[in-house]
Amino acid sequence: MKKSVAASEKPVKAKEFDKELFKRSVEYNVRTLYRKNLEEADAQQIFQAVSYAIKDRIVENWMETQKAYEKEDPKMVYYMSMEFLMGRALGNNLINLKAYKPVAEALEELGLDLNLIEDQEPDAALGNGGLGRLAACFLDSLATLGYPAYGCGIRYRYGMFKQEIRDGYQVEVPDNWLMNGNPFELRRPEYAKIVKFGGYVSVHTDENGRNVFTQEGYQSVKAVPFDFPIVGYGNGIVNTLRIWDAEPVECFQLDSFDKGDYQKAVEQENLARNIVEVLYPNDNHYAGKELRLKQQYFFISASVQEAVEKYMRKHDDIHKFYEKVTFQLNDTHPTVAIAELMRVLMDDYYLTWEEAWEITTKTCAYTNHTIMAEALEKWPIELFSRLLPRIYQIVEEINRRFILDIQQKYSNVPGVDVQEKIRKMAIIYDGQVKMANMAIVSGYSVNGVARLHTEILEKQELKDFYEMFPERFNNKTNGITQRRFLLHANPLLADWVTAHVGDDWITDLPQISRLKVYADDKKAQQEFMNIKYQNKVRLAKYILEHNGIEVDPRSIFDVQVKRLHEYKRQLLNILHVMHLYNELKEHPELDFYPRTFIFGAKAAAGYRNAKLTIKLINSVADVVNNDPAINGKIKVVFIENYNVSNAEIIFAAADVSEQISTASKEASGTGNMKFMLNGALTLGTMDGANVEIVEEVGEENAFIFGLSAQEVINYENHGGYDPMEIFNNDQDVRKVLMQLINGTFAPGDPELFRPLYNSLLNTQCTAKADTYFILKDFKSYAEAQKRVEAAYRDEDNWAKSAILNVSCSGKFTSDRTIQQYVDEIWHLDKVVLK
Ligand code: C3B
Repeated sequence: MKKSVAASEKPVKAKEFDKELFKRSVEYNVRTLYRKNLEEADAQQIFQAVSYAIKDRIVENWMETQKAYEKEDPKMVYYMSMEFLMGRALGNNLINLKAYKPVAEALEELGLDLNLIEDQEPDAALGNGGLGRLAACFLDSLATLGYPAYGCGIRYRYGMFKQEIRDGYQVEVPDNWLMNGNPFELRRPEYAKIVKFGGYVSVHTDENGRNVFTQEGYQSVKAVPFDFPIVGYGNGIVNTLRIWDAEPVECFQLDSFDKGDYQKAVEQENLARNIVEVLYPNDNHYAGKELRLKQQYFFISASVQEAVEKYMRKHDDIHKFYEKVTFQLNDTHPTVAIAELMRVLMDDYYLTWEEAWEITTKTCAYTNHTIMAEALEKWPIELFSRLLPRIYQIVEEINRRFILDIQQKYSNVPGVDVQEKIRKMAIIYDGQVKMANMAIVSGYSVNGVARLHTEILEKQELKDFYEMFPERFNNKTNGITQRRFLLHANPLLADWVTAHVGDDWITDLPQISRLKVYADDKKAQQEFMNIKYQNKVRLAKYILEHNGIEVDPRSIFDVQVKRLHEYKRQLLNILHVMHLYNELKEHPELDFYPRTFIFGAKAAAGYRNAKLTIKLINSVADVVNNDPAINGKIKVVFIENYNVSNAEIIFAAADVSEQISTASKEASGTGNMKFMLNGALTLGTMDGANVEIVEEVGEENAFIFGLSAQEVINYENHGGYDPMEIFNNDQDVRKVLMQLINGTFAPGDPELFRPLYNSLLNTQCTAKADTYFILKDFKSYAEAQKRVEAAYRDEDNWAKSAILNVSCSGKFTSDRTIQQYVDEIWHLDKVVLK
């Protein structure tokens, strides 16, 4: 221990990048890894060799950082998340090491192209969408700001599926991202943990008269961590993303044979094999599968055990655990951490319930990411108690005590129906364990992810909880890392910004507001539009290579990329494209500014309407793109396999950012921020963080339409919306809807899109129709689109608005979000390396 303190006192040298040394190490790596020289190695081998050379540099900083943490013993945040959508590591690591340009040059001297090498790396797609990518941005900001942090998650063997489009349909292909090995990760078997499932709990009284609970007859799995370095920007800090792999405890334990329990040994082996096999590909929707609950408990139990053990290695009083550790629960998925921490404190450290509860409630904080009812996790008691018998006991006790609190607080309050309160707030009710309720009751903070979202939580969705615990509620508007989404994704614009206002924006994004003075400058406007054009050429090339579609970079690039979900309303977008197509066909003389509608979206594998919407987009594309009558004025492109790496190319090339969710449904959105940072104008509803984006940039530099969140909520609560009325009165709407069922876009199968038609019109009066108010917002959307077109014709003014979008994006850095989490929730201290 002394030794490590002394070592961390050595100042970290601001190492100059040594090109020759780097080149030699790449050559050396190719030789030792593959017994080849550079000329013989293939692209993947070179990627590996380069990555190992970079990892060598990272490891030094990593050790220094961990030594400094060891010495200074700062409070740590454990960001617990089922998802980390990291994307590629090599380019980002080079950016954050400030070594991107010198490495590119060194490689060029070896006859190698860094861009092509980067393309060899598979995305680490351990996440679905917004929630997982937010976690990745947060890790980047934590390291850059110098805050001690661990990401805790699962090392899925298969991440988010690869999407192929065949005959216009989405086909899911397994993502074998570890196939060639992962050069940046480090296996840490010395930190392995045992996680127990099933069996039963026996109780006996020990010599001190205390009840001792023991789980027996269980199956167990060994959790083995893999560590990923998270490199801070230019500060020498390297934090850790720790993701857990599962292994059988011991293959076919001898004592199992002795007891004749061969079956159990086989089961343990299978459990280990299955548990981390694959990420559930649902976004904003929970599937309620047993294996998913196993995944949750698996990584949580391992992470909580490790956090407690790590703390106890340096401290002797477990009662002060929360002074050094805080757990941020990324949505309800890791909520079982609450009961697991209680279990460890009571069963392993012999604390009383009250002692354990005080520590737990001061340690755990919860982020809510959605109000979509189908995303709120509820587990059947039968499943939960069978899989996690001891944990279930603890949840029951938390619930019992909480219900007593409700009764105590409200029994004598006139006009309050206590049973109703219990019905809404109990953790266990109606045969189910409600994870959000547990997270709110058992933690010290509950936050939403944009101002509007937090307001809706407080006033609507979580109203009763807000009334009971107002001090726990707070807002943390999401953010994104400008290092990946501008500096790496859009080098042309990044250099241009730096040339005008210096490079402080890289770690202090609000500095980018100094660009405002150039918004009216004709030269700056031209330069900006020229950069946008070049980025559009880059995307056009990607589209030609990947989709075989030719698009005109002079057309307006109108982009909607995000997960496919009915509330995100890709259907509204494509229906409007159909409408424009109709207009052009009817009025060929129409003065129409050419537009390229770009979509990218994965649909959950079992989500019928979402998958059908993908087919519709592709079918419309087939017809529109090949109709000579419209002279190429509209192009529709569906980009296959939208992911973090192609997103970087897409954001940089966008003119229009489609953020058209039904108001109140998109908790925040983060793609909206990436577009803004890259100078696209928002076409959106007043939903999620759009509200704050418009507040920053001004409504005149965006295109806002549609129902407000309050209007949507009013319709939902009181009725009064009939889509049929719109269908009957609006001929444009009627026409596109009829085209869904008359074979215009599915000549061989006119019935193909009937489920989408039915979802909009309640023809059978059975199900609710147009739940997401697509028809209601159609007209106002079409008008907003007209405003987009008119605005784009005035190129100078468009450039001005685009530059203003870039310069007003300062608020939306995840550095700001993390600083707010630190100041208002976590209370961490910065660690500065000398
Ligand atoms: C998403 C929300 O849908 C987005 O509005 C939000 O910006 C991000 O989280 C990040 O906060 N979300 C998600 O991707 N998956 C969920 N299960 C719930 C919310």
